[in-house]
Amino acid sequence: MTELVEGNEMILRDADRWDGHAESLDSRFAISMAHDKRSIPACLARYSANLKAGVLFTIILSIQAYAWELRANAESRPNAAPRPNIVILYADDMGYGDLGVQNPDSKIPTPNLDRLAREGTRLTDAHSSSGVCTPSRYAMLMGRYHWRKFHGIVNSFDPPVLDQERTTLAELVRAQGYNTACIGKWHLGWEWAAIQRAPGKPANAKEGYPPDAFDWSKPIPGGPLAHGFDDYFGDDVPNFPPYAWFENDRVITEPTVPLVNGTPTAEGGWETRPGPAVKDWDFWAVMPKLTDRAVEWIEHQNAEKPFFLYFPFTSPHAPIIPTEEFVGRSKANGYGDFMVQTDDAVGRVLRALDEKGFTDNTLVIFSSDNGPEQYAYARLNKFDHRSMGPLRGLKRDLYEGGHRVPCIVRWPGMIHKERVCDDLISQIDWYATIAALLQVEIPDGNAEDSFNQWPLLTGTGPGARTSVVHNTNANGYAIRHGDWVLIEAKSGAVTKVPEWFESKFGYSPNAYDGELYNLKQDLAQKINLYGEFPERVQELSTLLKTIRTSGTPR
Ligand SMILES: [Ca+2]
Ligand SMILES: [Ca+2]
Repeated sequence: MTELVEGNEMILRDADRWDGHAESLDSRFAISMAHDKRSIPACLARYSANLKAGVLFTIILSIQAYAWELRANAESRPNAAPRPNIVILYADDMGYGDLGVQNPDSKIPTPNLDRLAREGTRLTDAHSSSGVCTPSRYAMLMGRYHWRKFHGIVNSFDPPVLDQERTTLAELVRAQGYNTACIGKWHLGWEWAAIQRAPGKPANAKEGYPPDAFDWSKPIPGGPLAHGFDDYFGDDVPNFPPYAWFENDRVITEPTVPLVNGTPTAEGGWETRPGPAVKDWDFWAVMPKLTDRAVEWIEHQNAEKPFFLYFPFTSPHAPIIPTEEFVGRSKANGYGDFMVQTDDAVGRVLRALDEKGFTDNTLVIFSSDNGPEQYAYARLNKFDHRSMGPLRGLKRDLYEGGHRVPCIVRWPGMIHKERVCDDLISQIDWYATIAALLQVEIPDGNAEDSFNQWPLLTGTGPGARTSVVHNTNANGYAIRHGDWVLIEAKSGAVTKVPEWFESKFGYSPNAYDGELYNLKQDLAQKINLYGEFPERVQELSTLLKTIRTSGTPR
């Protein structure tokens, strides 16, 4: 990253692109940048000088943290890049239409996410790498398509998928002096073999491993601490064994009993896998406890050292288990209530940042790892709420609903508030974007599919990405380029679609080998143009092959 801001002309030209949101430009940002044709660090240094001169009292509070950081950086680092705190909030299975501000007909209030969107930029064409959990997380933390390595999820007691020889996003920022933590759903595997008493699969697959199959007193290698996080707290995967709290690389309380599901969930199945559990394990405590710990971790940070918090939620993924406080708070069944609870967790994190005075120096990124789970069809039928919003498809699907996800970024004064950005972006891009922001080179052999989207996020330049590959299973790929998406499969659906849905919303069976849509004209993917535009199909197919075999073109 060099010249992020190129002066008044760029500001004005870009203002035209903001769909009438030019008036929402943060004046602090606009005024100072309009008179300063230098990079962000230079602008910040200028702020610092002004501070010393006792000028610009009105902005002192908001830029104090930058000035302190710059001084610290100047002493300890060769460059003086800004070092904002970075918070990634990652919902699990939250649909595009579950974000209130994005769905005028939503039955789920999301006031905290709506606030975040007002205070930042909402990206309407943002994608997870996969339609399921583990691969999307891998791709985001490695800046690399998951399908270059694997497709499915990490199952109970599977080994890690992150590459030991590569640099994760957490390792990248930790090398820049960040405190790092992962609090929440890990789901990227551990070296369970290191604590397993006898090798091999469980004797009875239906019952899973007995509690004494592992030595729970030992540390478990290969988890968050092995991949750049100073701290971990969570229960790894909430619906997989062990059902236990982890602190860093150990379970806090030994799981001594096999899991028994008791009370029904608020909606849908438990979706739990068999295996060891802590006695009287309380599923309902998971999201509240994770949120408590995330808030506490933020409270322990200070302005001297920047921090990176990766907070992958366990909600609104199944089991759908809103706590009492949230029951009945939506008009979209138990899931809606659990989504309200998810939004409340976002609010608690935002308040913690406010209370510590971190808000103005913190980049917050909110998104979801894939589209909504299968229950979304029944929810639509019974409660008239579209978790997938205007999109076709759900979790796992190659259709937009599988991977086009809610996405909000906020950094007051740096990223424009009240902006809606329709440019293409992938979660894979956070890696190169953050590297550019911190002015660090991406280590060789890393993040090969990641684009620096800092100019797009700040409105100082165009989006860096023209294509993105969509994939969940090994036998189905789709390629997006510009307004067009080609699905190289007979159907983009992996999750079963009920007949009533297809007939009610005008979807008909596909007569061709694949599907081609123009998303600008047909976001709902109803009109398959595969037969009508064979050259376009060929072009996109060739591009997909190139990206799969030769890498992402730059
Ligand atoms: Ca998920
Ligand atoms: Ca677990």
